Order: sequence, then structure tokens, then C-alpha cells
Amino acid sequence: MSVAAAIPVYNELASIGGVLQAVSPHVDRIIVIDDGSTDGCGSLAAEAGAEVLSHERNQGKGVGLRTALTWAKARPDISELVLIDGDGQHDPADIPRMLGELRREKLDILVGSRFLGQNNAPLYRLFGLHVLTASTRLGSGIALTDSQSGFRVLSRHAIEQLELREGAFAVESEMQFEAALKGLQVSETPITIRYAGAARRSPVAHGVSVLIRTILLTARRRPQRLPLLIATPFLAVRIGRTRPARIGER
Ligand SMILES: Nc1nc2c(ncn2[C@@H]2O[C@H](COP(=O)(O)OP(=O)(O)OP(=O)(O)O)[C@@H](O)[C@H]2O)c(=O)[nH]1
Ligand SMILES: [Mg+2]
Repeated sequence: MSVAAAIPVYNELASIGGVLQAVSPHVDRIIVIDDGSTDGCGSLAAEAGAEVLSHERNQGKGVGLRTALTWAKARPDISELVLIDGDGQHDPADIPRMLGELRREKLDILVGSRFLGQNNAPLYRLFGLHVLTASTRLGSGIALTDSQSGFRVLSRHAIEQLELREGAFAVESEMQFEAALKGLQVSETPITIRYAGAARRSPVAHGVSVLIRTILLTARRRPQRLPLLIATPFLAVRIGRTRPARIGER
């Protein structure tokens, strides 16, 4: 049995080397899904010893995670799959604790929540993240505090059960819908996340597109819950009120 980490990347030359170095002590193998990067980060990852799966052109984070899942499904010796972003915002030192928790609690998906741990998320982003978390929670029926987290651990059972179709950033929400439909055991644990520098894409356009996809996911997968989405703004405000510590506040 071996633990693998899958890192989806799109133009992460500045950070991928450091991420690989920090992740490698905690897992048996690492795959990097290079989604048509033009900055050479895939080659750098391969030189650093990662297995690199390359898409010829950029197709989106969801497609990257689907490639990772297909890869893991075909390798029955992989007991757990750690999903972690390649931009260096997550702390790989959290991996052993997350794996321990997944095993101890017999979970299928353990999501790292920035809203249970410390974060320095810019305030203007917080409300958007709470709206996406609220709509995903109401639509899927699974209550998490950070539906958009890219840092999570999957059990072998989850690897085999999850069938994802989202191509872009709604893929993390889709996992919550899939987990509900397949009866997977889902929980969350605090993680630290660091924001450095400006957002690379418009947070508003990004948030609106994920929200629309979440509404469509609800309509397609759990239509009986669609009317509940009207409560999204109220739940988002409630989630925002139970604000955890921000980096530097303790
Ligand atoms: N496969 C793939 N991965 C992507 C794509 N866009 C981003 N990623 C990766 O997905 C992870 C998360 O992407 P980010 O752009 O950091 O998204 P985010 O964390 O929601 O946004 P920020 O708060 O601005 O960091 C990173 O490892 C990216 O390299 C893409 O088009 N395809
Ligand atoms: Mg990021």
C-alpha cells in the first residue's frame, strides 16, 4: 500500500519546486498534473523526481483532478490520495495529521478547512467563499465550513467511488455532491492557508461561475434541494459570523 499526492498545476514555476520538496517526505509518490502550462513547471517537476501527467492544452483544474483520479483508480496499491495545490498556499506538514485522522475516523474524504484553522484570506474574498460553501452545503446536504478547499485526503474507497464531471473550479463542490450520493464518510479538519500577492483571476467572476455551477449541480443531482438554495445568503452570513482566528490574531 502506498500514499500518493496529486498536485494540479497551471503555470506554477515559482512555487512547484518548494511544494514538491515539502510534500515528498510525507507520501510515497507524487504526481503532478501539468495542465498545458507554458512556463515549464512540468519539466521542473519531472526533474525534481515527480511523475508528471501532461495535458497538451489547458483544460481546467477539474480536468486535472479527474486525470489524477483516473491515474489512482488504475493503481490498486494506492491506499490514499492527497490532493494539494501547487501554488504553495497549503502547508504539507499537515499531511501526516490528515492521513492519521482519515484512518482513525475511517473516513472517505477529509477536507482541510481554512475556516477552522488560521488564514490570512483577504476580507473581500471571505464572503464569496462563504457563499460558495453555503450553496454547496444546502445543495449537497453535507455541512462543511470550506467547500472550496483544494487540500483534502481521499481513501481508496473514495478514489473508486468518485466520478467527477466538472472541468473547472466547481470540482471541489462536485465532490461534496458525489459524496452525498455515494454515501461517503466526509469530515473536515483545520489547516493553515497563506495568501501572498494578488489573486490571479477575478475573484468575482471566479466566484460567480462556481456559484452557477453549484446551482446546476443541485438541479441535476439533488433537485429536491433546489428550493433550499434561497437560504444561501443567510447561511453565508452565519458562516461568516463564526469567523476563526486569522493569522497574526492569536
Ligand atoms: N489542472 C489545472 N490546475 C489549475 C488550473 N488553474 C489553476 N490550477 C491549479 O489549481 C490549484 C489552485 O489554483 P489557484 O489558482 O491557486 O486557485 P485558488 O487557490 O482558488 O485561488 P487563489 O486564492 O488566487 O490562490 C493550483 O495548484 C493551480 O496551479 C487549470 O486550469 N488546470
Ligand atoms: Mg491558490
